[in-house]
Amino acid sequence: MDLINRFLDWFKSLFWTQEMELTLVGLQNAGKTTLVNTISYGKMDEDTIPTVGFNMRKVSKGNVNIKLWDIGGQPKFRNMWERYCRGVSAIIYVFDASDRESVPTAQKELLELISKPSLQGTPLLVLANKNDLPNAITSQEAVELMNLKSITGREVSCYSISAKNAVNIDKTLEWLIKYGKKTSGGNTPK
Ligand SMILES: Nc1nc2c(ncn2[C@@H]2O[C@H](COP(=O)(O)OP(=O)(O)OP(=O)(O)O)[C@@H](O)[C@H]2O)c(=O)[nH]1
Ligand SMILES: [Mg+2]
Repeated sequence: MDLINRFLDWFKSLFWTQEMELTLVGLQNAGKTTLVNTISYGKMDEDTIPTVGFNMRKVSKGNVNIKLWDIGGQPKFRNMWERYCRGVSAIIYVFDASDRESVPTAQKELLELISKPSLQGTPLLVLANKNDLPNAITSQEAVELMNLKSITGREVSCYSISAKNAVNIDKTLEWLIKYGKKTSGGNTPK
């Protein structure tokens, strides 16, 4: 009986396992690496250091295997963003919602990235991070300030999160699993 159940579980897993490949981009200090840590381990106070180049992390959430590409946000790494976003299930664009001065640059870099023909149609999730800090930009404000209504031809959403305090991470993962389904990537060479 046990063997039959185990066989059934294995059989089910063949159909239910979803492979997802996601890329996190955004300016330096936005909180991308912190978000990757929170998605992987839940809330924890782990200090991050600025990402040099990129990091790759694999995590499993239920029946979803996720490959996360975490790219450095400093100006010298931004020309790598497009390459790492090609063929992924969804692009996660993180910005520091508490740093209003950096928003115009964040907006410019986002629009430049998604205007690339190779990234046409790829679902985009914009995350207004650090909502635990005072005066942080709300998701409604972010839609205006990041000019998200001008983005067409793809699924776009914006959530207000705190990567540090693990706020709205469930919502973020639900969105990614829903819209990152039609994966065209998988084994796209980077
Ligand atoms: N208050 C607060 N601080 C955060 C949050 N997320 C990240 N931070 C802090 O912001 C700083 C930068 O975080 P990182 O995750 O390293 O930022 P990054 O986007 O990976 O930066 P690069 O790798 O340089 O592109 C760290 O000091 C984090 O602790 C948050 O939700 N709230
Ligand atoms: Mg980083």
